[in-house]
Amino acid sequence: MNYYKIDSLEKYFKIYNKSVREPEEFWGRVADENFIWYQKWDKVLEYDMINADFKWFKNAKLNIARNCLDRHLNKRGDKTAIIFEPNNPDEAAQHITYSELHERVCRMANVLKEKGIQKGDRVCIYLPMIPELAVSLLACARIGAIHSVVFAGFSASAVASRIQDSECKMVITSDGSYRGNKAIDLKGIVDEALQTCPSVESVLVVNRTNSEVQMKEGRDHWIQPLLDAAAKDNVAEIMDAEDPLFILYTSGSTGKPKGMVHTTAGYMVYTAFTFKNIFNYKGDDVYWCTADIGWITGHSYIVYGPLLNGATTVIFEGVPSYPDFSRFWDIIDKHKVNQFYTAPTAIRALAKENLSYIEKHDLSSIKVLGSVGEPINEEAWHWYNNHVGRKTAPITDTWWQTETGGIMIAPLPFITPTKPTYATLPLPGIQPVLMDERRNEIDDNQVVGSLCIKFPWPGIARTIWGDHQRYIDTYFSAFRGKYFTGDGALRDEVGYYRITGRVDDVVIVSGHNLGTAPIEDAINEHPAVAESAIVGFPHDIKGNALYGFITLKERGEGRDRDNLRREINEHIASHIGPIAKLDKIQFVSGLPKTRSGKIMRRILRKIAEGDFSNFGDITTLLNPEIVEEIKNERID
Ligand code: 6R9
Repeated sequence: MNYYKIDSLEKYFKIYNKSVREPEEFWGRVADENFIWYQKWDKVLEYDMINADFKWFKNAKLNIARNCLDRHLNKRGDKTAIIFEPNNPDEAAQHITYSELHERVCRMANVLKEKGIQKGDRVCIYLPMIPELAVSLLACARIGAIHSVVFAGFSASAVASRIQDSECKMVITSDGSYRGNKAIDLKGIVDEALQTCPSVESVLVVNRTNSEVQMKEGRDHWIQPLLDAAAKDNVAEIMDAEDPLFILYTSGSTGKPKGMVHTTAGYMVYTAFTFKNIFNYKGDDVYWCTADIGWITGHSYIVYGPLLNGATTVIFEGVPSYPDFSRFWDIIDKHKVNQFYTAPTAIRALAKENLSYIEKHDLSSIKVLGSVGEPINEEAWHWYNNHVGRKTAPITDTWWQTETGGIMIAPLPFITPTKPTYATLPLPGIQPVLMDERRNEIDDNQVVGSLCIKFPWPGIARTIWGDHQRYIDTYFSAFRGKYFTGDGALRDEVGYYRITGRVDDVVIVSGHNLGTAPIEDAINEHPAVAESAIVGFPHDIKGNALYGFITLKERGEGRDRDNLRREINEHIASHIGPIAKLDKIQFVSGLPKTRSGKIMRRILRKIAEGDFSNFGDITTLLNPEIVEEIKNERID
């Protein structure tokens, strides 16, 4: 049996059972048959779930960039690896073949080496969504340097703290970046950050916007002349299975970001396997994930997963609203995209707009749709299904995290019957469990519990950079011997999982546990509502009460606010129960969001409580200006 490709529900169950009964045999076979190794492993897995110690494919030797590129040259050298779609639709798209990408990565690898970067050194990459971003990741991987990509929308102080934490020796950036009708001065941000980063010895600068920048003598170099002068061949470094591949920072519940460390072999095997099965990629399909490579979704499912499978992956520099709200649909039509992977926040934003944006484009190339980043509410799911998938393309709602490296729970298109708002079944090798408040495993279905994973999988992060104790404390201490995800989930009668939201978003009102996500779902079904965020605030009698921040669709704008408040509460009462009614409803023009589209409930909670001190660092928000507006119009 071929373990790499699941092609029926029956085979899914067979493989899943095998992966649980004999995980080493299962992952060993997947790794053996689908990658190139300098040397195979002595043992597939060694682990300790108490001290959070994981070794996958022990002592194996490999290079992941070689698996992404060199391996395909004979069979697919002329196939397009990357389609680059620039911010400005009038600028021509670029098609980069596997051979060309290989050459560009080799040249870049040689430049990094020439600038003194060695195996194990950390390189900070702060670039817009241009081909050089993917090339930089792969060049680091090729020479064994550890990449630390920082999303190119983060402020100088956020960049500085990340560079300091992992003591990066180099920064790769560009003069500027384009996003919609804005141009951003990336190099200036780097210059400011580097005032407090003594570890950085050199800065390589891509020319993207032709803007004037300061180049610091001896430290800063334009990259193109160096690439032109570099040799076009490079012998990939021999890496150990457990050598770190990258660090990626994720926000924690406290201020200091956590540098999640992923290693080489396990991450490679897991992202390749999940990409293959979740997106049903075939032949010359064109695959597009709209995430930024600055997030884990971009690492795993724009760069590594697709390239490991020899796929064509789209890199889009711009935003969905530029030049207008038809941009996504225009790109799908233009490049005949077959698999489209985006986030609920984008779906909701586009669903707010007139249908004519979508209707003037031919989306018939779409075969599979994906969703990631937060629970997809019922209304958004149906809109995506009806208007983008034309009721024929299955939606795969993929639940996972920066820490998990790859997708953990998701329906396999054309195989797993979908159910709106359910991420459905675990991937092979993933053993989810639900835990109750007494920290016991819940056997029943139809109950909400804390979602844990009770056995290691190859893509699991190995540590937090420089702070293994924090890794243990955050993920392996709440439920001893298990990985705690921080999410709550419901399991239905057939074993499907529905992620109900962060467990820390539960509010206890008059002794009732209320998840904020289902209340938001109910509110979002109201025809006048675009988006909502619910938080708890202290209440004399109920302990906590609910405060709703709500944005309206255009048709809701002119409505009487008190009538709307009444209707929304009636809607909640009939969908969830009167207990979930909101005490306060504030209509706002936008919700504070992280750059990856997650609502920052932490800030809303503070505003609801009337505590305006210490919002933490809001410069990393997508829309920091909204905080002031919400504060000023707070309902007392
Ligand atoms: C990949 C990514 C992880 C958190 C995760 C959960 C939420 C992601 C989801 C989802 C419901 C989905 N999340 N996908 N919730 N359904 N399909 O987003 O990683 O940025 O680390 O966020 O996002 O709460 O715990 P990351």
